[in-house]
Amino acid sequence: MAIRINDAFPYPYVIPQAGSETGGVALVIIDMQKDFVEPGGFGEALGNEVTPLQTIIPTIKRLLDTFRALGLPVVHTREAHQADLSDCPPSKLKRGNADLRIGDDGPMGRILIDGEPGNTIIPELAPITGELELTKPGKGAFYQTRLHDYLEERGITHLVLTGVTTEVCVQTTMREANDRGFECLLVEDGTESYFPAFKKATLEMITAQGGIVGWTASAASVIAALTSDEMKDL
Ligand code: TIU
Repeated sequence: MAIRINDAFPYPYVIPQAGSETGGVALVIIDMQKDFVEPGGFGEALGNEVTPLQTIIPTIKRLLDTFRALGLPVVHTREAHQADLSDCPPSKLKRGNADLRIGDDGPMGRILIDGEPGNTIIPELAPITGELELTKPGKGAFYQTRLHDYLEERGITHLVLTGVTTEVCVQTTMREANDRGFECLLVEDGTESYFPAFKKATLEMITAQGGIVGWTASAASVIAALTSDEMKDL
């Protein structure tokens, strides 16, 4: 039986039963890697104060625990480049005026390079067996990854999005997903930005015009809906 998040914004978000004609739902956790949420990584190299991003960790963990308990799919992404930087366009490498750039040696290893200590997902949210951990060279999680195929193969049509940063990798991913036909909900307290005003603006622009890109809701609303009696049949 489908269930509804009645207090989603701008109107109720309906999550279909897994395996039904309209598919199922997955949790997508964007770039909760040390590079962005701990000092010494890419986020700090760009001039940001990173600790505000840590406030969402317990909230995402509650969502993660709920999806795991229900046996629902979870996708983790990391913004990462290959060691030889062959997947990093020169425009991305050169952008800005940071002292530490992508590929440079930083306090947590080479900045934004796959396999380096700073590029790992924070331990609180570390993937477990059966969950997809994707590296992505861009801001969006669909660009040069197998995410679309992975979701299609599993009949997933609805995405619950979390992670960092709201207006960069999360919003880009949500827009990519929306264009590919996925019904997307961004968890209000499961995403964060270095710029509070940008987070607020992102939530507003996504849901404006009747949900032009999708929905938002609190983690508590998502968890309550997922653990309602109807979903126990999943
Ligand atoms: N700088 C910034 O806000 N974000 C990124 O560079 N990547 C992600 O959002 N993951």
